[in-house]
Amino acid sequence: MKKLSFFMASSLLALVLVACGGSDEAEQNGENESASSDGDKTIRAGIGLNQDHPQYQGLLKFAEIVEEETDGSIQVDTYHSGQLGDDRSMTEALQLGNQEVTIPSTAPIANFVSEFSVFDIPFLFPSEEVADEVLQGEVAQGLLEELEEADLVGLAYWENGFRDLSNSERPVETIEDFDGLSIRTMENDLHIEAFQALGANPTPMAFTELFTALQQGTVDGQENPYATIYLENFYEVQDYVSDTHHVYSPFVFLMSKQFYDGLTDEEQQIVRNAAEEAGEYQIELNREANAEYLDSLQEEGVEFSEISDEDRQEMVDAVQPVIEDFKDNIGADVVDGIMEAVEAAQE
Ligand code: KDG
Repeated sequence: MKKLSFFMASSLLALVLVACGGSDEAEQNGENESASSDGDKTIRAGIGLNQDHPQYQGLLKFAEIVEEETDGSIQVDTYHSGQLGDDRSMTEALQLGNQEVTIPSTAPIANFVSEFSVFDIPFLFPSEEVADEVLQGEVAQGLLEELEEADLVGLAYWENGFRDLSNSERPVETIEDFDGLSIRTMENDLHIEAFQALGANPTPMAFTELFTALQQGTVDGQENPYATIYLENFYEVQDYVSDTHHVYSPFVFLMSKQFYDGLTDEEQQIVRNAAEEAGEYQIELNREANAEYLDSLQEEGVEFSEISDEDRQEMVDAVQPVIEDFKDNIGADVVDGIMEAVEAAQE
């Protein structure tokens, strides 16, 4: 009951924040909506990660570019740490026109456009370089266009990064070590079935609830890039980390289609260019962070386990049936197209 009351309270707070424009700054300027009487517009941009994460630094860069390029006629109010809600509720707010921008991982987006689950195929991308090339390619860019069917505009791919397992129970070095571990996953059916195939007990959960669940022992572990594990202080409640690198997560810079369609052609080009330029900046910061923070996690006492190629291959083999199960749900043309792009990027 306590969790439900916490959840209801946080949802109510989020609704109040959005309804009242959220920030003191918005209240001072009377900007409680996305458009003010003098034609100026406000973008309410919310993410789930905290102010230290490269995702928020990228969002600040987006705000800086847009406000400069529009001479302030479009203002960007930024919110981090789930202040406006979780990925699902913020994406729904974009569809309803109650918020203008959010930047979730592709996994929760699959609940709105199922083709995005293609990026949750375990061990799909062998490297960041291959991911970069595939995400700029025809199939991935075409998926961004699919978002318009869901009243969303996908302006650019940003980077969450390679996801790695952390837990509070034991070192995980082989597929047998997953047995019985209660692992929080993103709210995405492919992720859930993949961790079942590895022998774990998956629990789908919004990111905003994750730290408390780890702290209370509701789940034993979770999986996210090192930068998230460190910057969200998960090392305070997790003792082990493994370089499973089981999924490469893109972020998608989402804008409300209602808001985007209300922009002039010039404004649309400005926000598109800003999302792309800020994305390049965010990806650079993100890679530096993910390279740096594994050491930081070990300095905080987290025990690191390296997965051997042989053990990783066992994990790859174990999840193949799941990929086949989801191929039709995602769309065989999308799966085949992305896999061909991955092959081509390695030639
Ligand atoms: O701001 C994005 C986060 O809310 C979320 O997408 C991060 O990868 C994530 C997770 O595990 O939920």
